[in-house]
Amino acid sequence: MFPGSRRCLMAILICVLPFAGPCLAQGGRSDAPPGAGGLSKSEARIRQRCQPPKQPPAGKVLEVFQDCHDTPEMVRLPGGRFLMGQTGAIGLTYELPVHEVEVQPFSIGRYEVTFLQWDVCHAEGFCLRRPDDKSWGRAMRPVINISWVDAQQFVAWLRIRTGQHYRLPSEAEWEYAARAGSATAFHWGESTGSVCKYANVLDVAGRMQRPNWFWSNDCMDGYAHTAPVGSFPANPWGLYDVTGNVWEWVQDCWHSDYTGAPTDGSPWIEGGDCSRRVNRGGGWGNHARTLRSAKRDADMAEGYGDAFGLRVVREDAPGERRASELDAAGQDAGTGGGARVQEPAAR
Ligand SMILES: [Ca+2]
Repeated sequence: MFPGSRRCLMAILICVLPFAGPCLAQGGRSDAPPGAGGLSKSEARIRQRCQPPKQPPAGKVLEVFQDCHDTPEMVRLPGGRFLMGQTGAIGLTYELPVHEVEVQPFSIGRYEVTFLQWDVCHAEGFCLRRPDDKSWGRAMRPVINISWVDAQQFVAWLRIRTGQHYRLPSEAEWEYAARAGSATAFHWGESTGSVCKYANVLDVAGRMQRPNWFWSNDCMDGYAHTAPVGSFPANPWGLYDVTGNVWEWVQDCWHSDYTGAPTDGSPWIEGGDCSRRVNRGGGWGNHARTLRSAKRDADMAEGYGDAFGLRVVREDAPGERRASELDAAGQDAGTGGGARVQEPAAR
């Protein structure tokens, strides 16, 4: 599955153990706690390059912010409860048992991480890999050909750049965000016939280039490979491409089903197979069934491929759990879709 995969055992030994802790595969540098100072000279220079965005992003549904001009736009999600797993008839055994999870407020990337953002991390020496774009384009295309280990370098760079605690989503956080209050197979409902309207999948154009690929969708979405992020409608919480485009790495180790899974939204890093890490959301080369909100997959932590990218999470500082959370108290984010209009924070 990963024709160019390589081993990076030392990085794995460093990275598979902690969830939010140090995880740098470069030069033995340590992770500086956000805002705690003590940065090295090179890290201080990285922090100094954080400039506010010229035009703060505006959220259409929930509050959106951007810590630096070159870091991901983030959507502030309310906490809530939801049913994790496949609740319909087409679920697979590893999506069971369906269980209730309570998630604390957090912020998640409005878009998948782009080549533009990744290449800054690489240029500053933090992200060691400069991934191949396969001549599909860089800039606003989602970064591909990155492993879970590589993804840890990117979130470590974000922590240095911003002074905030960025990390990969837990699997529960990812599904909570992707569902956006829905309990259906997709955030738009159950219709697989609508998939090309809402997501970049293996469509007719993609199938023409890969006639031997088993899965296909009998529709046209306009992209044979990756699409620039935000090319398709957002989910009800204003998150783009949670379905299709690229698979998104999350923090969790692979477990063959949800028996014993955490119910507090934390990553499941006890037991299971931690040499394999979960990825979610499906990609440009998949059939609709593989793009369901509950669909799970996993690959070797050091493996990478042309359908693998990431979306990041930022933990809110306690003082920042403000209007977005308080307003949400009047809504059931686990069942209602949570749509509401709020001005973005001035940043
Ligand atoms: Ca496509």
